[in-house]
Amino acid sequence: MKFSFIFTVGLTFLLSTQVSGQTQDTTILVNGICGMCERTIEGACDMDGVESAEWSSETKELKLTYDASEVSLEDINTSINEAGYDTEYSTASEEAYNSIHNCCKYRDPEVVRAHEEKVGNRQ
Ligand SMILES: [Cu+2]
Repeated sequence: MKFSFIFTVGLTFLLSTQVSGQTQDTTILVNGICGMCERTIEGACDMDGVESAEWSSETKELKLTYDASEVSLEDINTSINEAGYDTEYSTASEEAYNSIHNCCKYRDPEVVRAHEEKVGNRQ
């Protein structure tokens, strides 16, 4: 009984890795404001094993497709932090944050509000 349970779990695992390969789809939240943030965040994901990275300034969602045998989510997350952006898992160092463009200072409520007003005017 115990053996057949382990066997079934093992078989299911083998089948599922075979079907999906090592490719993972995941969404993580990354703080940011504008199109420049988008380029920096997506640029930080430009590493071996990452097949696609799409960040939305509206939802703050970063949709990732990556090959887990080549790169880990942790590596991608670290790269985003190093580029100066906070994720739902960890925050960027003060030094990295200071390196981003002034109009991208997403921790500053003044900058966020100014950007929202600019978007409002455009509509
Ligand atoms: Cu920006």
